[in-house]
Amino acid sequence: MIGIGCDNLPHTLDLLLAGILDSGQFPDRTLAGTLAFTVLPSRSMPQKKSFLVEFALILALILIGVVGYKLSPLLMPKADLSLLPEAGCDLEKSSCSAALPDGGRIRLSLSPRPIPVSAPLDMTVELAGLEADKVEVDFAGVSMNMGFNRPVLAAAGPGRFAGRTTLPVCVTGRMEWQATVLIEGGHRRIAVPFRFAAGH
Ligand SMILES: [Cu+2]
Repeated sequence: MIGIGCDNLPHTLDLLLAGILDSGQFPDRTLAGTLAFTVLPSRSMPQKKSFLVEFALILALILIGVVGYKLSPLLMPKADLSLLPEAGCDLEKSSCSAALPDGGRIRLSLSPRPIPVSAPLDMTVELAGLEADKVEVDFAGVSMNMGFNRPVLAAAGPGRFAGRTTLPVCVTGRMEWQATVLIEGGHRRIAVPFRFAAGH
């Protein structure tokens, strides 16, 4: 028998409780069953219940994984090559570029500067050493969801693509943005995530 901290219980009920606990059965609609749950919560927590909770958690994680994977091309499009822009470059002060391993270069320029919100924003992408069939810029909040904003740029001369968009105003004021230049061409997709801050 295990020790139960219920000195105030009548002796018969104490024995009944002990019997139920030792037999491992927990009839939850009887007084003794209720007491067994109340008096010894750690002992009376059935293993079956915790297993069900774990199973539900695992199922939820799988579901999140599947949904996340299905949505990922929309939220952060798949790229064959992901390049990092040059460190220390500030789009609010100048255009910024990223170098391709084979020597090509992708340059992004936003204007006017400082970068406005709730007003027209011009984007120019210049390519050197690579061909593109399609150029897009995906604007996303770094730490918050600011909605879908992925304008397609139009060809504007050799290796030059231009477009215009408007960034929404952020309720928290100045915030961090990621402008991912997406280039399709030559049977591959290249993504270059540029970061900048905008807002008041
Ligand atoms: Cu925001």
